[in-house]
Amino acid sequence: MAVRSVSPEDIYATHPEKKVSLYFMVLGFIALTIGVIFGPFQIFNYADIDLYPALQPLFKSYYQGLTLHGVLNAIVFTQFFIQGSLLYLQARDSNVRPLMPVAWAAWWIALIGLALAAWPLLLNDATVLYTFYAPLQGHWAFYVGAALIIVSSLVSVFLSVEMWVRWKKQNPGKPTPLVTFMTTATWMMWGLAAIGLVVSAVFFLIPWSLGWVKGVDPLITRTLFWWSGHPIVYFWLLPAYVSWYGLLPRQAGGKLISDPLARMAFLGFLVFSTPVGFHHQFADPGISAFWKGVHTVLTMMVAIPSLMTAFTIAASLELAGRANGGKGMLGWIKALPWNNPSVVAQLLGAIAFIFGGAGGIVNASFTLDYVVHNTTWIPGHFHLPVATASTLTFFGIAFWLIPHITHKPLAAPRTALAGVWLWFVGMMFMAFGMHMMGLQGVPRRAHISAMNAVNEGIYASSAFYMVFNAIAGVLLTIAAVQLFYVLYATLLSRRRLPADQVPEIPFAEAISGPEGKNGVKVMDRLFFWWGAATLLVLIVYMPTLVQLFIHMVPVPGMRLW
Ligand code: HAS
Ligand code: HEM
Ligand code: CU
Repeated sequence: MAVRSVSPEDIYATHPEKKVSLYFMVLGFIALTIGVIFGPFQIFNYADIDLYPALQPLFKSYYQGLTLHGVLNAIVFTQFFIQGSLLYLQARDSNVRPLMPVAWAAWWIALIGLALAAWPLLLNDATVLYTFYAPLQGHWAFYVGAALIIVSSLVSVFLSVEMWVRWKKQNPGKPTPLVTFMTTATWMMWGLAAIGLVVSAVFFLIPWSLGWVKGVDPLITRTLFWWSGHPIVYFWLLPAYVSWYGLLPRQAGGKLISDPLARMAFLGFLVFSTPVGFHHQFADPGISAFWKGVHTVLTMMVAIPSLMTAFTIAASLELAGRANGGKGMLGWIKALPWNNPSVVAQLLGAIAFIFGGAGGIVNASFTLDYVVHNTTWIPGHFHLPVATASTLTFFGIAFWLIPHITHKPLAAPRTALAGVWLWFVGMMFMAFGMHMMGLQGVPRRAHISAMNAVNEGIYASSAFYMVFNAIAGVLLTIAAVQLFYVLYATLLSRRRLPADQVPEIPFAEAISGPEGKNGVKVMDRLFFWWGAATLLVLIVYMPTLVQLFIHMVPVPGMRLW
C-alpha cells in the first residue's frame, strides 16, 4: 500500500510548537541572508579591494554595512534560530508542550523588535556597530528594537524553565532527559547573562537616545555590554553543543559516550560563562588589574567544558566510525557519513572550532591580548566559532529539522554538501589571512581599501596575506549562494515527503546513561547552580561596578557617520 503524504494542515496538528519554531528559524535565516551579503565586501576590503562604491547610494558606508552584518548575523540570526530550534528539541525530548500563546508572544516581540531596529540601521541612522559603544549615539528606535529582541529572548528563558519545572513535577525523582537538561541550562545561563544588556538599555541608552538624559558613561555601558557580550558567545555555541552531544552521535551512526559528562560540561557553562567579561576590556582604563586577572583565570576555567566536549565528541565519533566498519587508527574518520550534509556541516564546524578555541585562549591571556586586541586577529578568531562552528551547525540542524517539520525534502543535497565544504574552506582561508594580518598590526573595523593601502605603502607587509582574504571572498560568496539556495528551495518547494520518509528527530542514546548516578542528582538541581552562578557574577562584577557608578562621567552622544 502506498504511503501518502500528510496534508499541509495536518503537519502541525500533533505538535503545534512545530509552527512557531519554524517561524523563528525562518525569520533568523532571512536576517542572516541580508547580513551575510556584506561579508564578502568586508573580506575584500582586507584584500585591499574596495567594492563599496558599487553599494552606493543604497548603503552609505563601510560602517553601515558592518553594523548590519554584526547585528543581523550575530545578534538576530543566532538568537532567533536558537529560540526556534531549542524550543522544539526540548518540547519533543521531554514530551512537554510549551505554553503556546507565550511562545507566539515571543515571536511577535522578536519581529517587532527586529523591525524597529532594522529601520534606523537601513536608513544609516544607527551606524554604531553591533557593540553600540557610547558615546556613538544611534536613533532611539535601534535601542528600543534591540531591547525588545532581548525581551523576546527572556520570554524564551521563561518558556524553557517553565517546561522543565512542569516536567519535574510530572516525573518526581527522575533525572531530567539530557537534551532538556542542556537546553534548560543554556537558557538559564542566558537569563543571568542578559541582565547587563537590559540594565544598559533601560537605564542608560534608551533614555539618552530619546534626549531624556544628557549623557552616559562610556565605561559603564561598555562594562554592562561585556557582562552580556561574553556569555552571548556561549549562548551561540551551546545550542551547537546540544546537537553535537544530543543528536550528532546518532546521525553519525553511533552513541554518545557519556551522558553525565555532557551534563557536567553544561553546568560548567552555566556557572562560568558570565563572570569573565573583562577579557574584552583588558585595554580599558578604570578597571583594576586585579579584577582583570580574576576574569582571566575564570576565562581559562570556562575553556575546560569545551575541552571536555572536544574529547567526548571525538570519542563518540570514533565509536560511530568503527560501528560503520572503519578500521585502524584513522580509518574511522573515513567511515563517518561524509555524504550527509547535516553531519558534514557539524563535523567541519567542530574542526574549525579547534582553531577558534586555540585563538580564544591566546586572547584570554592578559598579556598576549595586547598584541592582538583591536586588530584583524579578532574577527579572524571569532569567525571560526560563531560564523563557522555555530553557523554551519545551525545549517546542519536545519537540513534535517526543516524537512522534519515541513515534510518537504531537502532540496539539492549535493549542493548543500558543496556549500558546507566551501564555507569551511573559505573560512579557513579568511581565518589565516586575518590572524596573520592582525599580527602585522592591521586594525579591525577599518575601511583600509578606501585608502589604497598597499600601493600607498600602508600595510604593505600584509600584501601576501591579503591574497588569502581575496580567495576567501570568492569561496564564501559561492558557498553562501549555495547554502541559501538549498534553504529557500527547500522551504518554497511544493513537494511533500510520504509520511514514512519524513526524517525523525535523531536523539542519540548514551553508552553511560544518567540512571542511578548520585552526581546526576546533584547536577539536576539547576536552580541551585543558577544561584551559584549569580553569586559568582556578583562577586567579580560588583566591586568594579560600584566604583564606576560612584565616579560616573556622563558624556554627550556623538554621530561620527
Ligand atoms: Fe572568543 C573575542 C576568548 C570562544 C566569539 N570572541 C571574541 C569576539 C567574539 C568571540 C564575537 O579572552 C569579539 C567581540 C568583539 O567584537 O570585540 N573566546 C575566548 C575563549 C574562548 C572563546 C577563551 N569566542 C568563543 C566562542 C565564540 C567567540 C565559542 C562564539 C561562538 N574571545 C576571547 C577573548 C576575546 C574574544 C579574550 C577578546 C579579544 C579582544 O582583544 O578583543 C573559549 O571558550 C574557547 C574554548 C574552545 C576550545 C576548543 C574545543 C574544541 C571543540 C571541537 C572539537 C572537534 C571535534 C571534531 C570533536 C578549547 C569542542 C572531530 C572531527 C572529526 C572529523 C574527527
Ligand atoms: C565582521 C567577513 C559571515 C559575524 C566581519 C569582518 C569580516 C567579515 C572581514 C571584519 C570587518 C572589520 O573588522 O572591519 C565575513 C564573511 C562572511 C561572514 C566573508 C561569510 C560570507 C559572518 C557570520 C557571522 C558573522 C555568519 C555570525 C553569525 C560577524 C561579526 C563581526 C563580523 C559579529 C564584527 C562586526 C564588528 O566589528 O562590528 N565579517 N563574515 N560574520 N562578522 Fe562576519
Ligand atoms: Cu569573550
